[in-house]
Amino acid sequence: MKLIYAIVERDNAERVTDALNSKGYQATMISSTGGFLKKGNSTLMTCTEDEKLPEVVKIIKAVCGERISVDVDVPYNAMSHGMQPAPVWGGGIRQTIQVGGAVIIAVEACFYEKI
Ligand code: 2BA
Repeated sequence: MKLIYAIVERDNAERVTDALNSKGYQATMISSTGGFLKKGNSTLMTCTEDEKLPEVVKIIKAVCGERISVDVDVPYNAMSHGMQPAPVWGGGIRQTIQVGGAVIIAVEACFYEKI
């Protein structure tokens, strides 16, 4: 069994879980916050058989689409080692990052039972 975590944009969470449910997969939605942007996202959990992982990834991808580049202001330069701080007088350091799509992580589930 695989426990699949999918971190998705909050606006996509319901559509992803609907798509998973319609194909027979159960899912749990957890409200989460990205550690970098400190913005709300959703973490979906689905536990299913190993061989179903590719189909789950396909369903998530179909709903969430491609990643896109956006410019954001962050309080430090995350690209440089040692977290170079932004100037105190500024609103942060402008960086181009990739957002959208989904971040999918799968781990082995050693136990799954409904009692
Ligand atoms: P955040 O941590 O808020 O990150 C939002 C986006 O900022 C990331 O998008 C990435 O493009 C960029 N980013 C994050 N950390 C960065 C850094 N140190 N330097 C430069 N850019 C950085 P995604 O990669 O699509 O990630 C979306 C969300 O998925 C993340 O939100 C975080 O909540 C989660 N996530 C991503 N990778 C993860 C991982 N390896 N482990 C746990 N959670 C992860």
